[in-house]
Amino acid sequence: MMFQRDLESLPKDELQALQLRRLQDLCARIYANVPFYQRRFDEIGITPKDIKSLSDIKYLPFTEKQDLRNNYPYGLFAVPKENIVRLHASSGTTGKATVVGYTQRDIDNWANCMARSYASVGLTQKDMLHIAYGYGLFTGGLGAHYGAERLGAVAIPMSGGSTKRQVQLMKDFGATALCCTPSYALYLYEAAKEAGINPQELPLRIGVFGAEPWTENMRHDLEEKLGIKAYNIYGLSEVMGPGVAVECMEGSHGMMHIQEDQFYPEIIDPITGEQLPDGEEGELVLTTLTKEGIPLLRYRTRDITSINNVPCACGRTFRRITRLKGRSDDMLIIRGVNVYPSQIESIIVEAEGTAPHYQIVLAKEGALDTVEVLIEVAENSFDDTIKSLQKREQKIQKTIKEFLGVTTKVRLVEPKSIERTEGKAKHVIDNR
Ligand code: DLL
Repeated sequence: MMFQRDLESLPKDELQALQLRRLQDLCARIYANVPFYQRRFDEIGITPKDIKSLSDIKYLPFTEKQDLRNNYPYGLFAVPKENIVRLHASSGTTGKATVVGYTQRDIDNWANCMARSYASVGLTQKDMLHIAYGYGLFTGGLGAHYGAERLGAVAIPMSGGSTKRQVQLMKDFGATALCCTPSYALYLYEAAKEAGINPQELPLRIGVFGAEPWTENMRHDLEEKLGIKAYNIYGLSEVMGPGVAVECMEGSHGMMHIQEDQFYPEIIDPITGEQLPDGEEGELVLTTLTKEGIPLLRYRTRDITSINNVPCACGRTFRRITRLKGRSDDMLIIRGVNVYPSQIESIIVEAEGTAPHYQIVLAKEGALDTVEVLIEVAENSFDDTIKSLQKREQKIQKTIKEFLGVTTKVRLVEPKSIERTEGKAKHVIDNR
């Protein structure tokens, strides 16, 4: 089912014509209303009128997170404040938060993108969505919420926290879908088991998980434990929030259709900034084609993926991005080898007798980087002898070395000893 079939299945030439019109309009708007962009255009000697085709976008300047910070809080807004109806902000683990503002039309478009996302994974107005993304400045909760209402489904605004109560209400209310981070879904599963509730016996049938990188193995694990189909959803607050891209029911391996009528995607080489062709892996760059509050031109997401342009059996003509490995700034360089935490996760989730809770601890011994991988033992295999635990540690160590080329020290730790999170999991602790 498509929520906005006319748009979601636009023939390619019509889609491109729409994108070009919107790109030209965007450039005219930001040139006229955002001094930051006017300066950028002037510096490179381009005016909005010079944009004659979509491929001209490669001549336009990028926007980076730092630009939002430098213009904190409202410097990049393109409309007067009286036209803004909502603010959100990203938490900003490093440096200042970034603030984004929405006009009523932006909120409307966002609700549509989220409603499309739900329809894309098979949800309808008959569904009840237990929304456990955080409500607040984080875009997850309210984004998921407005989309559910737009679809005509029931939104249950749980937000994060009170995990025990959440499972009870999930059961009492009969939620059919769960929206939260994949790591929180795992936590909810544990809490349910502790409360004597078997998640597989609940009416829950679909999970809409995102906001952090997760793997195919984690998907299988969650599907099995919760008795659901688990789908991947992507988004970022700077560009909108959740619903920028989402899987469909035909899809495989976490590939997600980008809402291309709203966001123009490019993949670039993160070092040179050159555009890369579809199929090649690089950094995702997004241009907001319709956004009014804080429109962004060629926003560098730092997320690493590739664009797949193979037509999809679901009928959507929007291209897909492949499952995100992580952010370029999350990439660990361990003794010269590049590794993403999600690659380590993939191996951990496959390993026998472990729970998918882990932490990667980096330290320095002299000039050398050391990596310790802490992994929880599954409850049912905690009684094993020390010897057998050591054997399993070595086995995982060997697999990591074999597949990723890095030497690690794997340590199996007690069940529940790694901290649980309600939002995005913190998998890496860098003490270097
Ligand atoms: O995480 C928006 C969101 C909420 C998306 C709920 C999906 C569901 P931010 O807090 O601004 O916004 O963080 C955005 O999270 O640049 C990615 O690095 C990461 N991310 C989001 N979704 C995925 C995903 C929200 N499905 C940043 N897979 C992005 C991998 C993801 N990483």
